[in-house]
Amino acid sequence: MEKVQALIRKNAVMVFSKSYCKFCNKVKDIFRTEKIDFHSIELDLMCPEGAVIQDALAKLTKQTTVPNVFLHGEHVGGCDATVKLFRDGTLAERALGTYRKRDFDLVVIGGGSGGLAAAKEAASLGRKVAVCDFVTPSPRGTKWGLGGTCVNVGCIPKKLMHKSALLGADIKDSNHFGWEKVERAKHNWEKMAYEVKSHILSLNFGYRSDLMLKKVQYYNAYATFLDKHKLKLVDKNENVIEITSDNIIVAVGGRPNYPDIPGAREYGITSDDLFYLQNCPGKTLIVGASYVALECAGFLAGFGLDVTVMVRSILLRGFDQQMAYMIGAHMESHGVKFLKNTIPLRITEKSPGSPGELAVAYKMCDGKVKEQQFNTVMFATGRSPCTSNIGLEEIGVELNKRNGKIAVDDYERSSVKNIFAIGDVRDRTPELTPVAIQAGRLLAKRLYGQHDEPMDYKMVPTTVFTPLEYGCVGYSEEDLIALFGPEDIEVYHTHFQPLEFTLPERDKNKCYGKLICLKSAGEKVVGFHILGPNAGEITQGFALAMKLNAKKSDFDDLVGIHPTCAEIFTTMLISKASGISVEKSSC
Ligand code: FAD
Ligand code: NA7
Repeated sequence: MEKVQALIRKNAVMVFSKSYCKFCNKVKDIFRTEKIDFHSIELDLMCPEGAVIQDALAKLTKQTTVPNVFLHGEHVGGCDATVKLFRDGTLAERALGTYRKRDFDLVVIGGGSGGLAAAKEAASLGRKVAVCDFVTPSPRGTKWGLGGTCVNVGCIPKKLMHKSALLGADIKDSNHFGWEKVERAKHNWEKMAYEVKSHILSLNFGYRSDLMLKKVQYYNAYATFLDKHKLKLVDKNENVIEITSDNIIVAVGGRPNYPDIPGAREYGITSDDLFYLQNCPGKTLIVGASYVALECAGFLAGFGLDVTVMVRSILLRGFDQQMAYMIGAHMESHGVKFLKNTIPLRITEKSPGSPGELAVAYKMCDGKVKEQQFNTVMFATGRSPCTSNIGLEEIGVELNKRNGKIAVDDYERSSVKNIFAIGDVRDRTPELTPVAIQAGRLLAKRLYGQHDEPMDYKMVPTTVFTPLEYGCVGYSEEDLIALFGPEDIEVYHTHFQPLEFTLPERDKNKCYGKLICLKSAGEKVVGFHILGPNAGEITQGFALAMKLNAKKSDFDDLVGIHPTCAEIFTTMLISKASGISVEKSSC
């Protein structure tokens, strides 16, 4: 007993071990990778003294097994207990004897999709957790409640407005299904905006009560780093407090960019404002051609508004370009105007109002400058992460200089060990709500639960909610050709007309699906693309098949559900290479 006590006293990190024990080796490996000096003795190699030492340890700690770990004289426990300290980031400090109890085990900055998921998961694993969330009003003064981008100014209002536009199209079609007097139907922006806002408010309330229920401390305050464990929180009344935490997750998302042209901030709006406009935006110009731009253009046109999209280069950069072209062509055929290869130069106010009159000067690719009048100008010109003024670089957190996002390893850990990043601020991450949620949950489980695996960012399905929805998983055709060469790629494809489009004779040869297969991998399906109604619902299911490495033959073996759009993927026989037309001439 005396020898045991002397060893514990003399060595800051003392491991009683057995040479053949894999748990002992795991613990010693952790100390080595963390560059923590430790002293260990192998009880099995100390015959007969080892057994006596183990008895003494059992008396001292009530633990009969090895490894038996002590840090600065304090008994930690075995492998699981040591791994727990390693995971939650306090092992090194405890080994050095510098650990002091902090206010929280975990503080999450950002109460959006990722932040809330991580906070709730960590709290359910028994940890003391806080969330700080603060919405800086848009230049127009729009602000909103807890829940982040998705709930307040992203997926939720966007999908509800998309649905509102789809209903308009259905109302027009309904005459062909026997409904009468439908031509009298008229869209009321104010009513829709009120309903959408009310729903969002109920979600904000739900998030707040959920945090209370899960005993997560909520600070409605803006957080900045004072050091790697300490944050300054400032609320809307400028009250300041400081809190400390062992670990900190940065999940602050991003905000829309404005182009650097006169009048942009004074007179323009972004998606942050669009969903909260109390009056119909009227004749609208949308600058930008990625999915936020096209989705908003789609639903505004669906309400019968005069909509123009100003495209600097291509539609939907990063998405399959054949599909992007088809989306544009469909929108154009439904009245959306496109100003291609054009950039805005300045916005001036012609007359104030809600909406007022704005003049937009723009430059076309031939260098000609023109001017047009609009009631509303909306910028969908990308988003920037909210990482620039919260003290990250000052405490050593590395950012990707090109985009301002936080550089992390596969386990979401930044260059500062106790600081993590998830969601839209994490570099090399699809900017999608379910991605942020999954990453947040898994990170909390890795820190405080029994989970070891990193988040899998591959084969993430997504949908662009344009009037004809576009769903995809995996690679675009051009990316695959660039990666594997055209000879290794087989593309199966078809146009289709949903049954519900036949009576109104709508959109023949506008819906389309394709499967892109890798020949050298037995026609494994590596790209799935669909343009048609409910593409999101269809894509979600097939994404599972793709994740499980489905081959074209598996799609062929699958029995379809008739009559649906999804069934086309079970009977897709024509390859692009064959050159056979896939246009439908009859139903
Ligand atoms: P966010 O949800 O942005 O949350 C970050 C929170 O942190 C915000 O509340 C912010 O105010 C707060 N914050 C920032 N800085 C601080 C600070 N210093 N202190 C305290 N709080 C701070 N994704 C989909 O999956 N499907 C869709 O259909 C879809 N549609 C979209 C439509 C639009 C118009 C937009 C803009 C986005 C859309 N997205 C969609 C993307 C999705 O909304 C985001 O990927 C997701 O919300 C990111 O979550 P997050 O947790 O990273 O950050
Ligand atoms: P994206 O996907 O970054 O696309 C930005 C679009 O805006 C793209 O079409 C750009 O054209 C265009 N753009 C950017 N700057 C300008 C200027 N100055 N003038 C004209 N056009 C410009 O942004 P989104 O807003 O659609 O979406 C961002 C994220 O939010 C997205 O990932 C979702 O998760 C939610 P380019 O192709 O560069 O020529």
